[in-house]
Amino acid sequence: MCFATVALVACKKDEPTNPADTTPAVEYINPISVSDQSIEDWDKIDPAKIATFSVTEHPLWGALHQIKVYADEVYINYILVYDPTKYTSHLPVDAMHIYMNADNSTATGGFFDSFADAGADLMFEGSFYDDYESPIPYSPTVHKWVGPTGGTPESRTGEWEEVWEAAGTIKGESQFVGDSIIEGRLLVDLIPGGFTADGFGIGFDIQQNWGNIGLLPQLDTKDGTMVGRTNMLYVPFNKLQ
Ligand SMILES: [Ca+2]
Repeated sequence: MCFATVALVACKKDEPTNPADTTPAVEYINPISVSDQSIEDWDKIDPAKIATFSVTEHPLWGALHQIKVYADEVYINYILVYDPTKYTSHLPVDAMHIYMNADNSTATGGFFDSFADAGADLMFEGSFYDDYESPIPYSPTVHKWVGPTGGTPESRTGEWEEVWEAAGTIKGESQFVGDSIIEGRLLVDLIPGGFTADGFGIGFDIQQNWGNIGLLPQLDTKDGTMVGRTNMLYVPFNKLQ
């Protein structure tokens, strides 16, 4: 597990396990920086490899306007277009969750919270503000689904078990770019078993007092009522070679 020892220093993938193996290692060049106060580096990535979802009108929860996700074998990179005016100071709980249908299968995982998918396998929970509302890197706890597989849309009680509990393990990093863009990334090594399909599902929420103030993907609303639940955003998994 390279993340436990080298934190967010990128690991080389496909490193030969046998010293006699002359297959050259793939040197990973990280295309995205989350410490440069900019998101211009996303322009270097083929747009077809980036998954995007935007709220078009009348979102029921308005703190998240757009998400972009680019994933390769080392990082799950994301951009959140965020409305800080929807965040209420000094509420007792604030958290951002990232949900993943990591294997893109509804045969594993369960229904959870705001999404229509039956297959949520992982839940990340953390914040990008500290107690005093200064920005901090989003380095969430990681939880895997241990509840019944599938279920029904009405049975949305999550059953999760924390993984990677080792103290001091850094699980992600992020930066604010201006007031309204959060750019961050998580290590693919956090996914138990890694990604096994050509892509995965992802969803984001921001909560205060355990109620959503932001959610994406989200369907538009009519007269303040959510029209219906929607699936997570499908993200292609980009292999390095
Ligand atoms: Ca699944």
